[in-house]
Amino acid sequence: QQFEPAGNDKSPNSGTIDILQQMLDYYTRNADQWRIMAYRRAIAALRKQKKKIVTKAQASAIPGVGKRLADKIEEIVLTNRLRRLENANNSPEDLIVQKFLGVYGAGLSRASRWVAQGYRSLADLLEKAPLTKQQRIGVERYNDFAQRIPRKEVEAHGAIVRQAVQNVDKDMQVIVAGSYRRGALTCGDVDCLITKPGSTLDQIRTVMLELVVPQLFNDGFLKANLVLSAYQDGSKWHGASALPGTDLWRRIDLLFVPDAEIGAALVYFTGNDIFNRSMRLLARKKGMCLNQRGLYTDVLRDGHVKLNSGRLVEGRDERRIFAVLGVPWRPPEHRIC
Ligand code: DCP
Ligand code: MG
Ligand code: MN
Repeated sequence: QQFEPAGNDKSPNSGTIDILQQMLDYYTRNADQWRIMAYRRAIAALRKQKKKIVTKAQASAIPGVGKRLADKIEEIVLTNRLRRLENANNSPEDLIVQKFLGVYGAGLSRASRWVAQGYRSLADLLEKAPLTKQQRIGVERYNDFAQRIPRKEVEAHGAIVRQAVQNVDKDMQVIVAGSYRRGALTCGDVDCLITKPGSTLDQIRTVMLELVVPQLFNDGFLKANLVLSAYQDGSKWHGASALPGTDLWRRIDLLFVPDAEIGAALVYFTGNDIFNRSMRLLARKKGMCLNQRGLYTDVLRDGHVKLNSGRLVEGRDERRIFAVLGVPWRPPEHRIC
């Protein structure tokens, strides 16, 4: 739902897409990664069709639509409804798991366990459940984090981070990536890449963790730290921030990127995740490996197991990563799959 529908009203398949979208929303609430992928891919493929898709044979002929989804598409067209959707939201436990999945940091196993332990509401969790500091913030700020952030406000958060960073070092750069860079009108969080020409990860991380982050806490802009260093190398800081004079907390990610990796980091953190997946798959098919640090070649694999890490071809230049992979340049707004 983070994508602006690009004129899909005119699609001859908009009725079908509408119901598939509801299924997708359901699976998104339940964090069912495989189905989320399958439905997103099918919806995108269906949107591109110029004619109404009526039978399962027509549906499965479309790249990106699997057999099971083709069956569902036919059912939707024939009956104007989907049984699976009507059965999906029934159990009260289901609904509570869905609610708990909205707690920042809680995955399916955490949310299900809370329900199994007898907790039925956010108030239950606050009063009775043993919560980590981060989980407590996730519950207390549940409604804040559930709200999409208007583009303009994402910009304002980015500008405050940029100002604080450049107060310390004028040569450091802050680039807001994620859905914002793809041009989304509203975003789920604020993704800030922080880099500097000629810099190492160590240098950036030190400036950020010792000077900028404490300063931003001091200013009252940063409110909480939610993940200390998600990556082993400590290149990532997750937390919450609020604009001056407001008490609406937003999710903010600070990503520390050495100069040599900024191109690959831009590709990765601009996404979307499906686009990333297809780029990585393409790299793999060409005997290369793409990750958030760079594009590597001469990678030896035994099945799925990488035998060596290959040789770095490009990390710094976003456009060159596309070029080496043989993919025509796609501006961020067109990286929606
Ligand atoms: N990313 C990815 N795979 C994941 C998670 C993230 O490739 N499993 C990449 C692509 C995303 C980027 O990181 O675009 C930022 O992650 P977010 O979760 O912040 O997602 P977006 O910014 O795209 O969307 P939102 O508006 O929901 O924040
Ligand atoms: Mg984001
Ligand atoms: Mn993010």
